[in-house]
Amino acid sequence: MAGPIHFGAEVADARTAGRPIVALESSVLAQGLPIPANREAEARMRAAIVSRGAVPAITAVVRGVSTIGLAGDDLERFLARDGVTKVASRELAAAMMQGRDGATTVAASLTLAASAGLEVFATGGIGGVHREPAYDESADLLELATTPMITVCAGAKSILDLPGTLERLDTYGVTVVGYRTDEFPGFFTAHTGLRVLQRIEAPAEIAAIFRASRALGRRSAILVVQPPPAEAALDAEVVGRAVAQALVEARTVGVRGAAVTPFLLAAVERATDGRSLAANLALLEANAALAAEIAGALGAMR
Ligand code: PSU
Ligand code: MN
Repeated sequence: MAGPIHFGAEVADARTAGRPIVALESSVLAQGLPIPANREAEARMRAAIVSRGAVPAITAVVRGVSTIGLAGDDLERFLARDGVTKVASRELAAAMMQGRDGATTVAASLTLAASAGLEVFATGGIGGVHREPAYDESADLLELATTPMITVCAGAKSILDLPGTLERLDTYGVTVVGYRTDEFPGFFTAHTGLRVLQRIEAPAEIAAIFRASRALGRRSAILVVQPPPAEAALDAEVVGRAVAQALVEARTVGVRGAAVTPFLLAAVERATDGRSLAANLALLEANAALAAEIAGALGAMR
């Protein structure tokens, strides 16, 4: 182990060989998705990345060790959600000190991946500005503002205040580009009516934007958004109703803090009879695939 980060064997080999690597979060596996869909998500993301010549690198805190390349028995514990807590960037150091199993959010995953020099990360949807209370803003936003990483997602989760989230990304100087879309997608839905500044058609263009941003010394992320695959995307009206119902449930239960996002995702799944889950899996796979292509394009530029 060199430094505070442990690399899984596959990731260590990829680093030595200079192969493209795609970082992935673990909170979506241990908190965001139910069992057994979380296993399917991991397998589909992995296959999408490997089939494009890149190597997946799930970030996590494993029994107190910051890890890039969660695998084997450790991964099994996370998929079983066995004593695994949700860890955002602020909790990384404490989770290490306490020897905990911590599933890293987008924010914490960006921190770990960047400290190991990785440049491409894929997730489902980023956290953002919540609708209520509006002062509940995901640490993902600030971390995107300060971490030089190409981050591929399907926008921000439909449960959030999407215009507010997009405005905050603007304030923070995060470059948001639409991959083959003019719109900021709504995670389960392709259309939100919110426009992105820049539409991009090819992975190599994204790699070039990242290099240009880095050449300027900028440390903010390039947020690449693509809509969920058409066959899995949900109707905006259906999602709108489901989210409204989920918010009522959240208010009734009085859920707060880090529990809010997993709670709302589960409530939307119930309200859509599981169709949001199918959309979630499909978009995770598609985002992993695009991230692998971008990682390959970055490698080809070197
Ligand atoms: N998107 C999903 N499922 C998830 C998450 C996002 O489809 O589980 C997780 C990510 O790890 C993200 C986190 O970083 O939720 C945001 O949580 P919070 O709102 O507490 O910052
Ligand atoms: Mn929050």
